[in-house]
Amino acid sequence: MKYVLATILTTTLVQTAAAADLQDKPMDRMPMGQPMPMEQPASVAPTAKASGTIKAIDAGKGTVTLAHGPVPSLQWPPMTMGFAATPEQLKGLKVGDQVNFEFQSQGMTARIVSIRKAD
Ligand SMILES: [Cu+2]
Repeated sequence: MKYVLATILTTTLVQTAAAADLQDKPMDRMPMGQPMPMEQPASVAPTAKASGTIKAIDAGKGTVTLAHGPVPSLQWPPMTMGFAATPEQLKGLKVGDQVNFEFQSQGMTARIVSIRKAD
């Protein structure tokens, strides 16, 4: 009789442990078929807006150097840096112009999406 009780007790303990295990597991699992909330395709660079002053233009290299203000969306402080730009985007712009611009930043490369003189 003692043996049977021990077996029942052991079985109950194992079942309780298994039930507890099942209850815990769903919390750890990622939902199936749902993308992670923070995930972004690596090929899509975020577009950010900023304003600044043109410090240099190199149409041959396709760059414009801008002293820009802070870019909160990228957590960038104000700085002077070069941006890739097309000749069309640089047309009509000169050193000293105040500009508003949009750009894409991917790693160390920042590329002008649009740029125009500030009003
Ligand atoms: Cu910068």
